[in-house]
Amino acid sequence: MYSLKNKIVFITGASSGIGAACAHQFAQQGAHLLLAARRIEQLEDYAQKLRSSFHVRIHTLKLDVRKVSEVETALNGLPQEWKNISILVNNAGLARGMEPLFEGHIDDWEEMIDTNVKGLLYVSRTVIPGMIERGEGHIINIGSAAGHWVYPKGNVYCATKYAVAALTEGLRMDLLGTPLRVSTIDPGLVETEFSVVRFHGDTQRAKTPYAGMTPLSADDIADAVLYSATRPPHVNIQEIILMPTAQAAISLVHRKQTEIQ
Ligand code: NDP
Ligand code: 8X3
Repeated sequence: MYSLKNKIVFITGASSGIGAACAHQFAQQGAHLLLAARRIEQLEDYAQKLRSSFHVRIHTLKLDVRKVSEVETALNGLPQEWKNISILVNNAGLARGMEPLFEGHIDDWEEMIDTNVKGLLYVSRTVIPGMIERGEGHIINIGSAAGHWVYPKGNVYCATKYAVAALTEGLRMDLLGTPLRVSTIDPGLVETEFSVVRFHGDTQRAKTPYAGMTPLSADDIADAVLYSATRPPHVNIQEIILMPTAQAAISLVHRKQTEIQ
């Protein structure tokens, strides 16, 4: 097994959901964490809890991955002891809206493409050269089942996750011959803040994707990330697709009628 003890793990979007769950599980393994998000107070509160539970070092960064200069300044300006990132978890991402493409909101499209595709590229472009130089690194992207199958009104969100799938595959090819590893973890329905964000704060509507079924939890995804990150150096987990048992395909969810209000 690859030991995470004292390794530096950089997780984007660690202020909630899957990113926060990954931070918890990596901290449990004794890794040092570089955690980034825009909601810095929420992130710092969470980091403080992890520090006191696991006695690991944690450095937080207020970072909007959509802003290339912010990404470069934050990462290139890291204190020396935080520069040697061993694992990058490209998790920051979001969906906005769910309309037919011909009625979609341009602002929603821009935000999804800028975050899920361009943000992931900016962070990767800044972090990976150092990994190559040091001869050690693992990039773990959080893709989605929506990067394997399109669903009605998923149009642009699905396109961004198809892009993540292509970038993951392309990066793995470009890194062939180096010891670096590249994985993608691709979940179906996970109950986090994802749907509240998608539906612009409408908490009632945000419950509908999970009505009458048991979705995955953020911890379920963090388990898969941790599994990928702890394989021996000659093993690269290329891709894990995780679905709730009640979700057989992206648009095929079994719901218990009595639980749907
Ligand atoms: P959450 O909304 O709970 O978490 C999203 C995280 O991303 C937050 O920490 C948020 O932090 C951060 N984030 C969003 N935009 C930016 C930005 N511009 N810069 C920096 N950080 C940002 O949702 P999830 O945990 O569910 O989502 C995490 C990833 O998992 C996403 O890539 C999503 O597409 C993917 N995914 C989610 C699924 C689900 O059903 N929930 C299924 C499949 C994949 P802050 O707002 O503080 O910046
Ligand atoms: C999130 C999965 O099906 O809610 O990536 O779009 S879904």
